Amino acid sequence: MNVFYNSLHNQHRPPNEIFDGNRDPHQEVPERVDQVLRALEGTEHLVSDAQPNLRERQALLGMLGQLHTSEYLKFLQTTNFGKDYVYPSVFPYRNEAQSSAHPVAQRGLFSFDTYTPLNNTTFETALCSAYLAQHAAIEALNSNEVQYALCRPPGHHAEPAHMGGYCYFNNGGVATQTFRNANQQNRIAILDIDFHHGNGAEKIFGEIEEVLTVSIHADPNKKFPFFSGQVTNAYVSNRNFPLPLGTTNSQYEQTLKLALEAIRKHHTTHLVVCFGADTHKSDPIGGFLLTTDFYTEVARQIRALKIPTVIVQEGGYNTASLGENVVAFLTGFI
Ligand code: Q9C
Ligand code: ZN
Repeated sequence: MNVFYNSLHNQHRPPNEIFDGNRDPHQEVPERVDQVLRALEGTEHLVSDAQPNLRERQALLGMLGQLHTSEYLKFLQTTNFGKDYVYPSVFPYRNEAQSSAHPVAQRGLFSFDTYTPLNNTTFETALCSAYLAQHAAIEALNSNEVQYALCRPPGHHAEPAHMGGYCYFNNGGVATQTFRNANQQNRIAILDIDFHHGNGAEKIFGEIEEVLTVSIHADPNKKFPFFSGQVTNAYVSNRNFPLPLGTTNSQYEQTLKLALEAIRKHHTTHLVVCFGADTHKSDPIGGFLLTTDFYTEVARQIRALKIPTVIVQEGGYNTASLGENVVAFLTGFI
């Protein structure tokens, strides 16, 4: 399988996330990608460092404009955040229409948490991460073979006008939009199997019939992002499958079957899998009990759909097991 990564990812290294008043070490570290690359070394997968050329960069910026608001993109692209990471600390209340140009206000306006800081490398590294998803989708269209975008920073929490959950641009959305733009008849499903709810794609595509967003994730009463991911919501083209903490392989598999059934019923022609290994039993911020071998089985069941597929890397924070978990997952596709 083709694996696309970007060597610039390691410029993105926020030292901390602010949680409950504490300055905790940031979980989304460069070592994550390094460990995946190392684990891939012993495999047949074809790893390449994919950088956008000028034309591709322009195309990508245009596509991000289809997923995110121009205000949000302009904020990320043109603000001078400086070398040290800055954090949002005050969020809109009562009335977003009465805004302020003050940097402190702007940070809060475009964020929904204090886990997702900004500095002068953020725009570029997030852009390069999104490029991997676009490139992988183009390869999938050309070859009809499954492709893997080793994205970092991740993307599935990023909403049209908000960063959050370590995410800035919605990478899975970029892959989806690439499939859509290739042919208006394409019917896409996004299957989000990160531990956390895929709020970004739900918000971006929830009203678009031909794009089905499906997410299997931890009960939002107990886990981030809290304010979305319930079974019942107002979206027309969306299925949410919240699961309790302590979910095992066999419990997860039952839900996966329902999710795949929904994807079949949608008459899906193209699939985007947002894969997070934070469902693993060893994950420091997760809470499911999935095992490494089980990821191969999950992948096999997804592959049985037999449709062109892009895998986009999301979470997974145990750096010691992330590499083998990714390799186990990719193994199920070949
Ligand atoms: N101190 C992704 O998996 N929660 N984002 C932090 C722990 C935020 C996860 C609380 C989790 C964000 C892409
Ligand atoms: Zn996650």
